[in-house]
Amino acid sequence: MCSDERVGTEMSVRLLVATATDVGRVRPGNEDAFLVTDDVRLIAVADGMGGHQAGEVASATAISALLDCVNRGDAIGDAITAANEAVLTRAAEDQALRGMGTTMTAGVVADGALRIGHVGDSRAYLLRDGALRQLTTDHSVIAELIAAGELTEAEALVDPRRAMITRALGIDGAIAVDVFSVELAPGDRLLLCSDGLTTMIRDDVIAGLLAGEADRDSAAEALVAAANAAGGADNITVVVADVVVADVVTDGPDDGAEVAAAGPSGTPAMPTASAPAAPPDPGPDPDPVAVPFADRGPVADPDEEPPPDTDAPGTETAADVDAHAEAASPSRRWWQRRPRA
Ligand SMILES: [Mn+2]
Repeated sequence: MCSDERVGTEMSVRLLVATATDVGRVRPGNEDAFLVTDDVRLIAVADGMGGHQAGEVASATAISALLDCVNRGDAIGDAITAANEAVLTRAAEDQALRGMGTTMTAGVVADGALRIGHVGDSRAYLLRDGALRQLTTDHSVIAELIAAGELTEAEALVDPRRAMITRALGIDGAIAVDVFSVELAPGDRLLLCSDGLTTMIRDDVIAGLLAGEADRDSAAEALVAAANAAGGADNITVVVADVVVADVVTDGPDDGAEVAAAGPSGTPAMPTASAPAAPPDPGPDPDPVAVPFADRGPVADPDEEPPPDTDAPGTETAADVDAHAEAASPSRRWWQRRPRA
């Protein structure tokens, strides 16, 4: 899908990665999670949703299952499917976790390319030669309406439906995972991020910060700072990955492994990649802005078909955004996640 004139398709490349996560300025806790493995071949971002800190459990459970499955050799799409099952299973075990869900955007480096698996409205971007390209398609009501020509980008910025997503892990046993590959070239810079970044600052601002900060740690911190300066209405998580030829010596101690479930303080827990932490303990701290997802069937039986959601907006649209889907097209349910401030 990338058109340039690199010689061959198996140039050996690797990633050098910086990460940042922050609770933002409004939310009581950070429900995002991210993953960078020791060998820096797998990177991921997950944005959890659910009341009373269930979102933290959802994103951490999904990240842990993703890592286990990729480590045992599963393809990225299969690993995300297994992560979905792990979230459903965890929710079925605990009444307090019913209805939790999470996005997942993950990439595995192999044979000079990034194999991406994606569900939800977290995003992957590629900065190449100063130009930023969104690699993933949002699984959101707004994105589907824009794709169908029923809404303009300008209208979308103020549309009250912008908080609604159409796909997530933890909703249904049948999940459609977008899976595709992007060839990598030395000098490329990748960004994985949660929507707490992209709903706060525009793509041209993201591009400017990514291109303007040669140091990837500085770039990651600058992105989070910009989202907070714009309001910080949601948790913000970024993974900035520079593509280098594989025999380049690592350039510092910061390029080691990180698996983090972001905690309420915004300080990530740091278990090792080979032994990911258990999901965070849902503490007693109430979450005053949490609301139940609408139109959700019981999670205990993922095979049970809930009644059709006939009045959901966007239900007849967006066949084209499913172009990457490996599995059958998902049902067109949606739910309202926590309202944005
Ligand atoms: Mn979010």
